[in-house]
Amino acid sequence: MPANLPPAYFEAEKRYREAKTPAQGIAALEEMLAIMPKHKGTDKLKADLRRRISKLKSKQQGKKKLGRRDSSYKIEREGVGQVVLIGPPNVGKSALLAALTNADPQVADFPHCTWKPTPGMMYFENIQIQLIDTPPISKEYTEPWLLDMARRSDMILVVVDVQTDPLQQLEETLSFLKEHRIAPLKLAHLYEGKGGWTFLPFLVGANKNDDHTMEENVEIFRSLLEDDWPLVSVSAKTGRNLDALRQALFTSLEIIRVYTRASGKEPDFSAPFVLKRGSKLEDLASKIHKDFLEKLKYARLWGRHVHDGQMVQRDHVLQDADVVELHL
Ligand SMILES: Nc1nc2c(ncn2[C@@H]2O[C@H](COP(=O)(O)OP(=O)(O)OP(=O)(O)O)[C@@H](O)[C@H]2O)c(=O)[nH]1
Ligand SMILES: [Mg+2]
Repeated sequence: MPANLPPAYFEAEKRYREAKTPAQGIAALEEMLAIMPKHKGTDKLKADLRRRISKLKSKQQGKKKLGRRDSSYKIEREGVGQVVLIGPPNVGKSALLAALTNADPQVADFPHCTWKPTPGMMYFENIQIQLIDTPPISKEYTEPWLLDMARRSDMILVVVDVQTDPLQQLEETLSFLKEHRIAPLKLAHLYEGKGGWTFLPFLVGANKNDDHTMEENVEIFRSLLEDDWPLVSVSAKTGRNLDALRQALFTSLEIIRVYTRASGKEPDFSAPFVLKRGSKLEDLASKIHKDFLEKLKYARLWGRHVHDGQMVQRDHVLQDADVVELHL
């Protein structure tokens, strides 16, 4: 072993030894290869690293060919919506999950740290939204179950790093998802007539926007975006704009909260009924009880658009924060 290897090499080597998946092993070996001084004395060592990388890669390929799907990673839904965090290595997906929820995933300064999904619950006012941290996607390797998990979810939070070419990271992530027939809901019209696609709301979380010195990066990123992406720039480290991200996640999920009250009583604001945006009074009724749908005559409503307990009919479209008194 040449004596002039820097400490970072040994740190990467330790990660290689402790790697739990081929992807982690490959990432660590590639780091070792990059750190290695480039002179003749290291040729044998470099060749050895390359050999180990290709061995691990063929192991991955073999796994892919079998087409095995690890269904043990199905995560039970909790809360009013399920959001999957997706993005390249090291952008801070796990750090964001830790900052937004009660979960405690491993955060590390090397790529391919996460290798299994971790759920966490995020409070937003009086509801909870489930976030799932996932392993990174990369050209080298992406866990096959990750795509199924994304398809089953309610929306995708694409996480990128504003400090390291966020545009490229976003484009790579989007094209990767597109290769697997997952596309943003707002672009669904472009795919009309094509079966087998999953369309979901996408939100872009530009992380590592630690302080105002990063704003310029964010503005450049925003100006380079071709489509009008919903984008929130945050910092998992300093907590910057995390409230805006919570709000944006709620908005992107396209849900509304409605409260019911009994005649003459205050509604219980801690227990909303959660419905899809665009839902009607009759949708609320059937959610409460199947008999209600049939028996519903009208309702009185207190809200932003309709006030003072005005009477509304079954086909009235409800809004977030409406208070409804059903009359059967
Ligand atoms: N400056 C700064 N660093 C951050 C922020 N969020 C995460 N990091 C750092 O970025 C590195 C990667 O963070 P992780 O949360 O492990 O990233 P990840 O996207 O989960 O990485 P993988 O699991 O490998 O895909 C760690 O060193 C974090 O401390 C942030 O908002 N600002
Ligand atoms: Mg991670």
